[in-house]
Amino acid sequence: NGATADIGITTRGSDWYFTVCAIMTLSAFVFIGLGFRKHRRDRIFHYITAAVVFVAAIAYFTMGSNLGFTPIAVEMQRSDHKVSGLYREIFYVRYIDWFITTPLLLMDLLLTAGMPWPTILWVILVDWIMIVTGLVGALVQSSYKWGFYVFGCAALAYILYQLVWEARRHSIPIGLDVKRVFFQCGTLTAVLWLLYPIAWGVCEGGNVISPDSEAVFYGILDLLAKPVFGALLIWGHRNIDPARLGL
Ligand code: RET
Repeated sequence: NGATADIGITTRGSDWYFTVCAIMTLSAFVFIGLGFRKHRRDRIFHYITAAVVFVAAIAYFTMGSNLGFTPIAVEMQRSDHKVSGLYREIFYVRYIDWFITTPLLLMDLLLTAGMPWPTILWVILVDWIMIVTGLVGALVQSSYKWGFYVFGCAALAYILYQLVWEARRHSIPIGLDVKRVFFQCGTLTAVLWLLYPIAWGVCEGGNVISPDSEAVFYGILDLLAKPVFGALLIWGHRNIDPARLGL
């Protein structure tokens, strides 16, 4: 959008965002459809996971339409000199998406591990700190942005500790099937969530890669963290009675 930002997504960037939007929407209907094969009482993971991809679909619709961003002044390094007076699109709509969906993904995982509600609530509050500091950092132009980034990374480190240590150990005595699905989905999450701050560092943070590359980077991460994660989780739960998890 040349009128408001010097550096925005291209037509192909927009097509890619709409493609991801379509995959998210389709996954949502599949997850809900699979839920209908179970008793109402046993659909908690279908509902949570479908909500995640529905929200993502709307966020991707927004970005494909070239909306949900604000231009932020950036500098760019060109071989021997710095170019200033440029703007980059910062899609704040991502953070609205993450504010809703990352707690739901954590619920998927922590409920699978049978963790108690107070712990789940506490981890979600830390997750909100991570997302909000990331958003504020993305909108700040000065190098203070990296201060917010550090707070966000500390929050992520704590969340990952809860997942790979506390929750994993909690899942073991519940049963082999529970342990297995938690281990698979938890490992996928730990690896993917570590890549988000890297994407942030080269996009919103350092303006190192172009908005089109940003679309591909975050897009692939989101496809793996939402529909692929969700399919693995729902499949893993196919023979697990939620009552065993205290649900
Ligand atoms: C930010 C920047 C601040 C530091 C950290 C971040 C981590 C973000 C994560 C996002 C995960 C999003 C998911 C979306 C679903 O598709 C906010 C980028 C640590 C982990 C899983």
